[in-house]
Amino acid sequence: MNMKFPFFILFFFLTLNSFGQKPNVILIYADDLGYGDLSCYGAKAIKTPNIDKLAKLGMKFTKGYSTSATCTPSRYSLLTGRYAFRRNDTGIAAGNASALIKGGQQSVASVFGKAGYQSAVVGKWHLGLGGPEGPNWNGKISNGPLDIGFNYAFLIPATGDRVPCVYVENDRVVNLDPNDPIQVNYVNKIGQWPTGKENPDLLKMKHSHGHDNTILNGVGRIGYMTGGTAALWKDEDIAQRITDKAKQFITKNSKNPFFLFFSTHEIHVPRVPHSKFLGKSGMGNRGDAILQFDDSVGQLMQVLDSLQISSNTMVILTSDNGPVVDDGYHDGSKENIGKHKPTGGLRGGKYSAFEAGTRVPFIVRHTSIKAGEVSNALVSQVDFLATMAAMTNQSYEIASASDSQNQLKTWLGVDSKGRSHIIEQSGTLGIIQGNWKYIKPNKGPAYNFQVEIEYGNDEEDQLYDLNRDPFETYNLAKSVPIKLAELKNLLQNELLKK
Ligand code: NG6
Ligand code: CA
Repeated sequence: MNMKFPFFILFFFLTLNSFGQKPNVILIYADDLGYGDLSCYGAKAIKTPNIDKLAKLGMKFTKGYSTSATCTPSRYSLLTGRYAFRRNDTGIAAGNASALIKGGQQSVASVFGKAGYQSAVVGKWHLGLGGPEGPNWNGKISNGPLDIGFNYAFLIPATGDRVPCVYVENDRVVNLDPNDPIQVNYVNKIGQWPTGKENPDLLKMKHSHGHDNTILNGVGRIGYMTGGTAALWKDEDIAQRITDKAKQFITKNSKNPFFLFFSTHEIHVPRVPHSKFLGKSGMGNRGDAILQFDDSVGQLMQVLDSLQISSNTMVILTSDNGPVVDDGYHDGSKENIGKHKPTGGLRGGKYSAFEAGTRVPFIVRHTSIKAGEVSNALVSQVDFLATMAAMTNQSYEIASASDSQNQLKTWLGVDSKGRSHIIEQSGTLGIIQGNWKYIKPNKGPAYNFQVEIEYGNDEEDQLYDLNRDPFETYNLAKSVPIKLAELKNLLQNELLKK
């Protein structure tokens, strides 16, 4: 019997029934959450009941990937549908970087906009803001989310550890006193505020590496700032602040289709959890931040339930890159990790070319998905744009989103095929096709961060059979030359694409 036929029919009815009404979409994007950090992905030392419930009601992918082992390039690919490595300027963006996605460029939000959705981004941005001169913190900030299709934005402009430590709502810094303008400098100290380097006695959390510039809220940051005192955030309150903003957006738009990019700060450094969660995991601040994240997810799901829109809301949960335990602060996470394995046992971590760099939790919940499904299909965040375009019946400009594939059937569990191959960006590039993975040679250290993570860099070709050797311990480059040549070629062809 031809199995394709019934699947096709099923898919037809699923889309007809479930998407008769345009489904809302919430993309929950965690920061630095590892493959093994959730109880639904096997963690034993920590419980994430709200996220587990998403997995229980939807589809859990075992081979879901961010496009990069760091934040900025992953977010760029997610929103544009194009691999960030195709341009040369998508490393970790500085806190005063200009916008990587310029105003007027296509993004997933502009695609949703064409379909009549209201779109919001709430939380971490880290894609730069403003024109070539960077963001104007004291006025109207150009080239932000509102200029690429979002209708509402409430942002942590870069990361929690980068200045300026202020929120941006739509295109302005929140609560800025014009008589106390913000000044930012990423090279030299500016103003009189103490720094971690000069006044370590003033720190409530010590840095282990970097993070010794301006001290704000007792935490040393990357970069120097002064001014904007009334606008400074309090790290302890960030999670609830952005969760509240997300809840308000959902409530306001409960009667029309919406897309919410909930880009949480959890569990990135500095991890300064609210007292409600502090010490609750027994695993240090990192574990507490995971609990805080799970709580935010629970709150969002509760709002959907109370507005009775859960069944018409697709929820996707994933992470921008893999895990790191000490990412530059002494926050008790290393000492208290116990038996917990943030990578779920995969090799590497954040920044790494090995699997833990980019293989991340990836959950899709929608009423059309059979509850509790698990898929081993290869899926990537770069497909978000084309997949959402397909779901909302929109055409889009293919040239600027050329890496994005419509994987709706896979994401909904109608098809188990997934992508034929994916590319992973780190200090180098890797490519996975089926069970084979190739890592391109790269000289020298990929990054200079003193993290206890193997970057996966090597001057020689690396080839791994992820089925037989999921932990990437046996380099088969020399023993399976045919596969090596095949994957090298495949990557080379991808690199030649415009
Ligand atoms: C690094 C920071 C790290 C983190 C990372 C970006 C140091 C020593 N390390 O420069 O703490 O902020 O950048 O992380 O400063 S990401 O998830 O946003 O890519
Ligand atoms: Ca990250």
